[in-house]
Amino acid sequence: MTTFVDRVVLHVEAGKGGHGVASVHREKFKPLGGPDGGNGGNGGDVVLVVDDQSTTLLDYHRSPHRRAQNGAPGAGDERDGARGDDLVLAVPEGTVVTSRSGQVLADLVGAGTRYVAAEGGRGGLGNKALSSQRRKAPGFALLGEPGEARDIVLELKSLADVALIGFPSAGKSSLVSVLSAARPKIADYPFTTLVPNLGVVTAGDQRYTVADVPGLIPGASEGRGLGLEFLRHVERCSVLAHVVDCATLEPGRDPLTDLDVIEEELAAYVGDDALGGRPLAERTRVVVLNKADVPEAEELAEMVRPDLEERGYEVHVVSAVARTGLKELTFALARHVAAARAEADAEVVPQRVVLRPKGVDDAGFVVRREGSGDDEAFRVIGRRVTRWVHQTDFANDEAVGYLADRLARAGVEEALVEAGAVAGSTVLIGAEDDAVVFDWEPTLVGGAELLGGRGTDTRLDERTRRTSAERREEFHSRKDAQTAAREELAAERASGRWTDTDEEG
Ligand SMILES: Nc1nc2c(ncn2[C@@H]2O[C@H](COP(=O)(O)OP(=O)(O)OP(=O)(O)O)[C@@H](O)[C@H]2O)c(=O)[nH]1
Ligand SMILES: [Mg+2]
Repeated sequence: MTTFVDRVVLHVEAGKGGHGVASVHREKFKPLGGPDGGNGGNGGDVVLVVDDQSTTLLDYHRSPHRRAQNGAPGAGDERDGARGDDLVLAVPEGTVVTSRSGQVLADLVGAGTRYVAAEGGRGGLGNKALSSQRRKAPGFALLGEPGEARDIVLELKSLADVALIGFPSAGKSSLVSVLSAARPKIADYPFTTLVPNLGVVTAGDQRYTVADVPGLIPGASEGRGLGLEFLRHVERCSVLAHVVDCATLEPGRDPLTDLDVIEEELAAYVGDDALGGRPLAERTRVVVLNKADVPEAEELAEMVRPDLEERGYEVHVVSAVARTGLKELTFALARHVAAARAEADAEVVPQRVVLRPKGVDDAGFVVRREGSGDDEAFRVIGRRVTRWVHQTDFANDEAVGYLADRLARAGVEEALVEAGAVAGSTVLIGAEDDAVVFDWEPTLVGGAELLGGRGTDTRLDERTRRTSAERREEFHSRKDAQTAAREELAAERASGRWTDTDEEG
């Protein structure tokens, strides 16, 4: 009972993209060879795949850090780097993936179902791919992007039709062993079962699955004992069978009290809405009074039967050891399962695999003004612009210029001006933990916005005070430069000379 392995926090890291390379073609008698640097390979993804051979999350409990392979860098002579291998992690049927904040990311049902838990970084373009009419021989290449890294929570939620629930040692595993071909561990100490045992039951021409949920004790819904770990398994089961020990000699225990305790725990358990389950307390329930081979137990069972029936429960008196009452039980459960399945089919079938919600707009970005006075900064947040920054080799001026071009074309400069940034403002690109800081030097200045409306800050006034004639002149010359630059860009784009794949594609 030391380790419980059906819930584990997994740290996944996809492979880095390989760097692109800047290289110049060399050939005898051809001194002016063109750029021939190849692209870096993409990093491998970390992928979860449902494997029917896998039954527990034990492996991930033992080694919770998993990385996929990096992409290889490009090379001269137009050789692209190899793609990094994906890391494929087998998980059992019924694994639910959530973020650390509890949001359901994927509900993995059905052998072969895949979920990309971390996406590999893209390889950087080499200077061959970056060359264009205007940039005939780029002296730079793009860096590979880092792979996605994140923590995910894996939880195993059983996929049985019927859950056998009850106190420890009530005989749940014994019942699974006599109702199906499964051979779970059975013992006379509590908490023998730590992970549910699934068994397939045949009743006439109907088949369904039963699972013995680990023993419940009072307070389980608040996490007592193994608590929530148990109830989690019940979440997907449509029929709950209370297994009640009629032979226990423990003080304070009797069938009616035991049943009340378990019912309270079911009612207190808050399930995961995203799995489309109904509250546990609303599911079909039957009562199985077990150990009727013990004479006093059978007497007790017959004594409480009328009470239970009055409360509306269907009651079965059985013995897992003597194998009595089992046939009636299997057929009764089959009936309830069929009814629950028919009801579920009538409802809208919930989509099983929840796809990771994409960013609102992958290509877009927002500019946020942060702090004030000397701490004032403008933060640009967006997936695409952050990617560009990651791809930039800041030691290479040409690469930095290329980044500036891309940002300008995406409208980042205009947005900064609109947000109130001026030359020399601190601009951050990226989220808190990996932002790159710039002293902003506008290339295409939105002159009108820059010149109007400001001037409340006196320090700024000192720096930028000019006569209105000067301002007007500057405004117009900037405006002209801006228009000219825009036209040039538009012409280039129209002639298809930009080779940026993520731009137009
Ligand atoms: N006499 C009698 N003993 C039974 C019967 N069913 C189970 N037992 C005994 O009760 C004890 C507990 O049985 P298990 O099947 O392991 O009980 P469980 O509910 O799975 O218990 P946990 O896994 O600990 O929650 C074992 O010693 C069984 O042999 C029965 O019908 N009659
Ligand atoms: Mg058991």
